[in-house]
Amino acid sequence: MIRRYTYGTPLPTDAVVKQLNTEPGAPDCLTVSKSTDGTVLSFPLPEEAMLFGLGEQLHGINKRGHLYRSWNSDDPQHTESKSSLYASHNLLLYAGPERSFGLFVDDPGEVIWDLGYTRMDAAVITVAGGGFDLYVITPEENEDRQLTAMCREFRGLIGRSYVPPRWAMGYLQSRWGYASEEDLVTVARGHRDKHIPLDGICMDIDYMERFKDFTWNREAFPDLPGLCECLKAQHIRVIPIIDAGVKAEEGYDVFDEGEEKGFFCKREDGKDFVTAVWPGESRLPDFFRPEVRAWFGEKYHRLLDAGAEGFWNDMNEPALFYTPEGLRRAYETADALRGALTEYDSSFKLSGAFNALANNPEDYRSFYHTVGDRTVRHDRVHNLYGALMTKAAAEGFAAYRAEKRYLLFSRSSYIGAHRCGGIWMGDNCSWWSHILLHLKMLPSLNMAGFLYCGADLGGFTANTTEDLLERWLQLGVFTPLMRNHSAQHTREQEIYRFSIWEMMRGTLSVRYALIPYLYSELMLSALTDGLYFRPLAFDFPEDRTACHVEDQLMLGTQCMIAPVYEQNAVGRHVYLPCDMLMVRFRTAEDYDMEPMAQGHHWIELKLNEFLLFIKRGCFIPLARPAEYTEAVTTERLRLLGWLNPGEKSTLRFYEDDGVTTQVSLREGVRDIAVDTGGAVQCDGSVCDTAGLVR
Ligand code: MIG
Repeated sequence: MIRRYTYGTPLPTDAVVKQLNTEPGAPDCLTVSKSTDGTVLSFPLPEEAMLFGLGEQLHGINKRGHLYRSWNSDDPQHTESKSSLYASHNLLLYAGPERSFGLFVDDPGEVIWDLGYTRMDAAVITVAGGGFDLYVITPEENEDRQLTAMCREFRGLIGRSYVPPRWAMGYLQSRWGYASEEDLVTVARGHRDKHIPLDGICMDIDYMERFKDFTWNREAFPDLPGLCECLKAQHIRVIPIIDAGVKAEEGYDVFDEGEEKGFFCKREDGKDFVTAVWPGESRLPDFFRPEVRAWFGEKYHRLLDAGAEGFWNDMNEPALFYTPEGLRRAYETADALRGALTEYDSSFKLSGAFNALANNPEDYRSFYHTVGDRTVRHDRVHNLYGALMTKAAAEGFAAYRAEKRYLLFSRSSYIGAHRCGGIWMGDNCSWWSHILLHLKMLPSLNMAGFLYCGADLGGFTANTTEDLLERWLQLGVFTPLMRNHSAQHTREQEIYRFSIWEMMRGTLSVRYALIPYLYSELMLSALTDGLYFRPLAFDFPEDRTACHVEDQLMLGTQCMIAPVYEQNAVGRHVYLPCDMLMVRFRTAEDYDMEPMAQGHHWIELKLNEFLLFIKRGCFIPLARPAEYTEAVTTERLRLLGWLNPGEKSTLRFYEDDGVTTQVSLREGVRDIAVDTGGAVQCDGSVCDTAGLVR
C-alpha cells in the first residue's frame, strides 16, 4: 500500500507515474514537525532496526549510523566523510523489529537524512524546501519478503525501468584521453588482436572540437561516420560523452540558437547565467522546459547520424568550475590579503577563496528555471537538473528512431530518470575500498529503479594495479554496465596492456558466457519491477547473520555473489544463507563446483578465481563465450546447478532481439525445466546437463 501526503505546494518532479490522491491525515509511522531548517520527519530507531535505500550514496548497505545529504555534487573524492555523491534517490526503507515501511520524499531540493547520527536511536529527515510529496509504503501483513514487496510497489509508482540494448551488456572500454581516430582504432585492435571481448568504446570530452557539445574535432576525426562504420563491422559501438554546459562562442550554432530562443538559464535580472566548465565560459540549458529538452535532444541526432549508438551524459549536477561573480569574490579576498599574509590562517583564507570557486552554493542560488508557469530558483530544484538532461536525451532518441533502443547512462540523476537511462557512479578511485563501495551501492540503486548501472572498473582517479583491475573485473562480470574507465594522466588500464591480460580475458569470458542469463535477469527485473541485486536481508529477513552481510549480494532469483575486494587476499569468508552450489570460475570453460551447506565458509581463491553461488534447487544457463555480445547465442546452453532429488526445477528465462523498444514479457519469457528424471524441457536451445549436480 502506498499513501501520499502533501506538505505545502510541491513542485512537479516527474518522479511518479501514478497519481495518488493526497491523504487527509498524517502517516502513523513518523512524526512531522517544522523547524527553521524546514519540514522535519522523525521516527525512532530501535536497536534491531535496519535502514536501506538512498540509491547512490556512501557507507553501508544498511544506511544506519550516518548523516546523508541529498544534494547532487561533482565531488571526485568518495571518502567516508562525504555525505553526497552525484545523485539524489530519496527512497528509504525501514525494517524494524515490529514493522517495516518505506518513505519516498519527492523533493528536488536539499534533504538531510540524519539516520542515527545525532542520536543513535532516532532518524530525523529534514526537507529544506517549501513543499513536497511524501509517499509512505507499507507492506501487506502476511507478506514474508516485505522489503522486496515494498520495492515492487514503489517501482509501480515510479514506472518501468530503462531497458538498454542487449549489446550494452558487453564489455565497454573508456578513458579520458582518447583524442583521435587512431586512439580508438588502437583500442579496438588491442582487444581484437588478443581476442579480448569488447562491445563498445566510450569517447570522452577529447573527441569534441574544443569541448563543444555535438561537435567533433575534424582534424582528429576526419571521418567519424567512417570510423563508426569500421568499428561496427568489428561489432564495436561508439559511445560519445555529452556535457551539460554549452560553450559560449558566437558562431557555434548550439550557443547561437540557445541564445536566440532564450533557452539558457537566467539570473534574476533576466540576463544569462554565465558559468565555466570544460569549454571555458558556458551556458546551462534550462532542461525544465519541454521545448528546451526537445531542442537539446534533437542535437544528439548529429552523432546518431554519424553512427553513435550510445551516450553518456556528464557534468549535469550541474558541475560549475566558477562564475564571474565567484571569481570576483575570490579576487577581492586575494586583494585584501595582498601583502598582508600575516596571520597564521591568511594563506588558508587565500587558498580557501579559490577552492570555493567550484560548485559554490551561492552560485546555485543565483539562477532560475521555468517550471511550468513558475520561475524557480535553482537551489530549490537542484537535484532534478541531471535527470532532466537524461530525459532530453531519451526524448531525442525516441524522436530519432522510436523503435530502436539506445544506450544511455548519466552521472547525475533523480528518481524518474530511471525510466530514461542508466547511471554510472562517477569518479571513484583506484582503491580497494572502492570495489566494496561499488558493491554496496548496487542494490540501493536497484531499489530506486536504476537497474542498468555500474562503476568505473579499475578505478577512475589514481593509478590502478593489475590485481586491482582483475578483482574489480570479477565484480564487474555481474554488473549490467561493465565499463573500464580511467582519468587522464593516470596509468593506462586497458586490459591488453597488462602482464596478466590472459587472466583478465578469462574473467571476461565468464561475463560473455553469462550474458543470456544476466540479460534475462535484467529484463525480468525491469519488466516485473524486481530487483536484479538485493541485500541478503531482503531474501532472508529471519536470518540475523544474513541481514547484516555487507559484502555479498543476491543476484537474480537464483544466485549470490561474493567478490574479493582486498589486495593479496588468498580467499575470503562467505556466509551462505541457505545451501548453495559454489562455482569457482577461472574462465567460462574452466571452473569447479562444490555443493555447500548453509553456514560460514572460508573459500580459497587465487587471483584468477572468483565465485558465483547458485541456490540449491536452482540452475542457471551458461552459453559459449564470444568476443562480442551478438555472437553469444542461446542455441547451446550448459546448465549449472544443484538439484534436489525427486524435484522438478524451473528457470524463468527471458530473451528478445535486444534491439527494439517494444518489449513484452509474455512474448519473451519461456521456462527451462529439468524434471525429476533429469530430462530438460527447453524450446529453442540444446541444453547440456553435465553441470547439474544432484
Ligand atoms: O571534470 O570528461 O565523471 O568520467 O572522464 C571531469 C572528463 C569531467 C567527469 C566524469 C569522468 C570523465 C571526466 N568528467
